[in-house]
Amino acid sequence: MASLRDFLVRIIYEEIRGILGKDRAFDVRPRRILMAGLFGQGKTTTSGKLARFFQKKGVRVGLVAADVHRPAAVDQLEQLAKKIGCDFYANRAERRAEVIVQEALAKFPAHIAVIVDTAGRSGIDPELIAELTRVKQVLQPEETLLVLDAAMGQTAGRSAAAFHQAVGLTGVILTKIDGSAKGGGALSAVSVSGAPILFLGTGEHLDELERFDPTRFVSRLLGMGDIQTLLERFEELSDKEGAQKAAEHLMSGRFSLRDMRAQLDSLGQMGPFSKLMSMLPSFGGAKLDEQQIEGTQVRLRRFRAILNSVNTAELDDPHVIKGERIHRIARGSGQRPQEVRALLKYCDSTRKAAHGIATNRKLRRQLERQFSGGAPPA
Ligand SMILES: Nc1nc2c(ncn2[C@@H]2O[C@H](COP(=O)(O)OP(=O)(O)OP(=O)(O)O)[C@@H](O)[C@H]2O)c(=O)[nH]1
Ligand SMILES: [Mg+2]
Repeated sequence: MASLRDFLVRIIYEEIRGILGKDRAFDVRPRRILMAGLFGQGKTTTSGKLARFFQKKGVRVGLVAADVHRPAAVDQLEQLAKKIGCDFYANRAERRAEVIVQEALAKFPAHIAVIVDTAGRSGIDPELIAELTRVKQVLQPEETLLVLDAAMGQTAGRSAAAFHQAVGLTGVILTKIDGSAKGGGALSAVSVSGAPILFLGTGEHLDELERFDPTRFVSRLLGMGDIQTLLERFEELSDKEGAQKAAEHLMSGRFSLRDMRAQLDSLGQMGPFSKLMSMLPSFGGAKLDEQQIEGTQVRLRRFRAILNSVNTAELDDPHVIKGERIHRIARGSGQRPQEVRALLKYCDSTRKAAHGIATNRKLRRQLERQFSGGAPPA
């Protein structure tokens, strides 16, 4: 039986999911990967973890020690390579990182994955950028990954954005997520920086590297978090009967624009989205990007305006809205046609996703257990 709570979880899910960005594929095949980052963030350890990750999937891999500033870093990487049993290249006499990389590429067999560990700095200075740029020219990496300590919290976002601008990142690896209370802040901050999070470092050991999958992450977050307060607030504020009806529709796969209007109204009554998010412990204290919040708010306002210009038949069956009618609704509501299309698309994806929840017995059981106050699923 569908409930108000399923409905709310669905809304929260959509919103967090929107913030965390798209899932990005990561190919495990012979490719060249450049690791970058500041002092002590976990570059060398993570280079080793990534090498292990490739090897476990049957892809031969070579580690390159291109940290020319700290001799101990070369030994550290060599130790890791020995443990993993992968190829390794270093040249302790060479001071130019790009030359080491060139030598490594010449020495390694042609079709193996290559992971280059570079030197850290205390800040993103011109010297660091110049070195990374030279290495990039020689390596021509398919992936340029920034290694960031999750304990940086909110400031991780700024760091990611700065690196992204300076050297062009294809992804971020957040490390030490195991020991950090600020992991949620780092996650949300980095997510809005434009560089996708690809992996999480969850411990000091070589195997403690996880693929970051936003969809799975949000499900887990909702499974763990104490969202009781949020639910209580929702029940206090919402038009229970209306919302319950909407929830039933949602779960039955007959979600219409009318249901969507009810959803937006309930959401509106709950107050600003930023406050909602701060009730989720994992995002506790995490200040979301102002623009992001503003964007959500603006979008909701636009959607409401559009819904006011839709007639009764259309509220019940959004599929009849097409062609010239889209333009007329847009004009009538003072919005652009693409906003009308966005609303229709949102309604459609909500309907499909909700139907997915309704028909996924395992997930439903999990939700039910959680809401009945039982122990959260592991
Ligand atoms: N708990 C935990 N510790 C980690 C993780 N990743 C790295 N570390 C630890 O963080 C410390 C620094 O890691 P390194 O890999 O040496 O960092 P680095 O960025 O290469 O450091 P520099 O080369 O000095 O700039 C080490 O003690 C690692 O064991 C992680 O995911 N979890
Ligand atoms: Mg290092």
